[in-house]
Amino acid sequence: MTHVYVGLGSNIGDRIRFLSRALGAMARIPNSRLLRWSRVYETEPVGKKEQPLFLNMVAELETAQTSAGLLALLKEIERLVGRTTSERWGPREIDLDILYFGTEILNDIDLKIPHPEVANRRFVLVPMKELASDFVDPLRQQTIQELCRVCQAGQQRGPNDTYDGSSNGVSVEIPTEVRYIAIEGVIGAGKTTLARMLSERLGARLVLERFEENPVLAKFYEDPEHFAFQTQIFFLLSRYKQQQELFQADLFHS
Ligand code: PH2
Ligand code: MG
Ligand code: MG
Repeated sequence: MTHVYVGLGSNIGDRIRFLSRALGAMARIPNSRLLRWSRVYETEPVGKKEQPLFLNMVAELETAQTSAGLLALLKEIERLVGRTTSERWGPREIDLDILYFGTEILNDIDLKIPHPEVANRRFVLVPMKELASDFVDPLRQQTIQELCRVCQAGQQRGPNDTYDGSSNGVSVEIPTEVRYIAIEGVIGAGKTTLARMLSERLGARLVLERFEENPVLAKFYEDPEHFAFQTQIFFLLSRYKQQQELFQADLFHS
């Protein structure tokens, strides 16, 4: 089995969806295992400047495929996931590049390993550093951390350099198909805290119960047994109303 790092990029359409579908497909590559993946970073286009911002990330897998075999499979995944463009350095729905294939060094016309641009691209080095900061580039004999320190090109987008699904905020780790997570639990269990952490981590929209508006809540704390039913009915109706409004505003957008 060979340890492989693959760079993912997308800058057209539903970028997060293209990344997530590509990851899902990579998890099903025969004789391979998808091990880990980095957070998603929103990055300035490098090379050809006049194109939309990219989302970039790096995935780590182990595989019994050859590098040429893996390249063919990744091309096939690009096609399946929905790549329609091919202009060099141009915008693309999904781009999957082999960055490293174990310690292999290859200089074929259609496949060069390590990826020839790795050391010049922060949008590759930064996410890769998350996964393998001590990995030694077999060509340059430097660790990812060292390459990252030296490389200034392709700066990420600002201090909060990861993507939160709506603006330029925090981080995402992509679940492959999840669109909606409901969190239930008794009062004081930590639902709100958990929901906040998940929403930050996944770049998901946070929808909290409007508990501060419940006029029966104070009474409930004084006499829970007597006011439990009214409290819950109020919550139920309030949530119904809240979700009606959200549906009008496209609840599932992110
Ligand atoms: N890919 C390119 C060219 N430029 N810029 C960013 N930020 N991210 C990319 O993935 C990227 C790029 C060609 O593959
Ligand atoms: Mg590329
Ligand atoms: Mg490519």
